[in-house]
Amino acid sequence: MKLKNDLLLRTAKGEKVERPPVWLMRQAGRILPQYRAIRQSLSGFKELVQTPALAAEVTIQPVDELGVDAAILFSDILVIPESMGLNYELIEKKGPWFPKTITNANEVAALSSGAAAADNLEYVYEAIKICKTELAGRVPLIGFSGAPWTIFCYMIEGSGSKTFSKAKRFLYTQPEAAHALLQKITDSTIHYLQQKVNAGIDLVQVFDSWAGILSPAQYQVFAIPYIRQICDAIQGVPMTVFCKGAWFALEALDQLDCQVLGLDWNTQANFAKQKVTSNKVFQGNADPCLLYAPAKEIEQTVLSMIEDFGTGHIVNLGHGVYPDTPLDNVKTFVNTVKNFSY
Ligand code: 1CP
Repeated sequence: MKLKNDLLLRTAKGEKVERPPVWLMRQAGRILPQYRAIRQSLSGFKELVQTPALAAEVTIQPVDELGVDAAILFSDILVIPESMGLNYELIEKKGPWFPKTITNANEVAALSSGAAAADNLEYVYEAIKICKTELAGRVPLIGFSGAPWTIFCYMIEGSGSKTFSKAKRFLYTQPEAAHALLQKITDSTIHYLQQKVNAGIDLVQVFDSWAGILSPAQYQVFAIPYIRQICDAIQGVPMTVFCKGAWFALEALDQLDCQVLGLDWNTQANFAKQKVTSNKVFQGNADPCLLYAPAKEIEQTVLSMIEDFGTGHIVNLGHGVYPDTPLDNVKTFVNTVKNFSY
């Protein structure tokens, strides 16, 4: 079906556009009362993720309520470890938790991977098909995965962490097993994203949320080569690579076969433009806490961000929107962009 609003795709492809597109990471979630109502009626987060009709409903909520230029499929990066054999739970108010984690090479060898893993995620592909039907071409649908390093972090650590020191210890003490695990995650992710593309997503975003905890040298060894494999394998839709905290790797990211680079709020537009010399588009990068500020300040900051980046820019935050963000402020953010023209 032809898209009525294809601003995001035209921008990602480097075409000239009338204004930058706008959407927010984590727009489908607790900022919306509609989401909280559905979530309350269920046994938990996983039921929502694994029930395609409900996942589709909460995916579309921010399009209706906020008027953003894209929908992002409601799901989680942790479905990949689960498809490989490590189940996750979501503990209320605490976050993800894995009862079983990876500690050695034998456990890595026992994991499923590739098509065998990706085939376990039929509920995701089904949710995409429902979203595409229900969106009826209103806006593009973004599909996503975690980057191999970020997925590795959860499979070793078993939960979120400030330091991910268990995951980093594994790199130093068992580098061969680390590479074997990163390769299995990569193979699974490639099959998964390919199936998402086949199901109808219009753009892929890869989240390397914990990029910034690796040293630049480690990032070259344990992260970039695996992201590169994903970029090379996924064809047919534009791709965004968002490596949070990886300002030090921008030159390497510039070499990837992707169209868009996501930036967090610690990276200045001018700095990124100096490091990235190919014709990549930037996505980002307002501080999520800006959305606690008065409306005037939100408007001014958004407009100066648009000016700093110039054309070839997708407006977003520099990381996910926080659940306690006032909805009116999110709307001010979105509307400031929609009322702008280059
Ligand atoms: O019901 C709830 O509110 C539970 C919170 C929640 C939500 C709303 C989790 C658990 N996941 C999600 C949805 C989700 N996760 C989306 C939805 C689509 C959208 O953006 O609107 C996306 C893209 C993700 C991706 C994700 N999950 C990432 C990468 C992006 C990022 O924020 O860095 C990561 C790191 C996760 C792991 C995860 N899942 C859930 C939480 C609370 C976390 C983070 C835990 C941690 O801090 O380590």
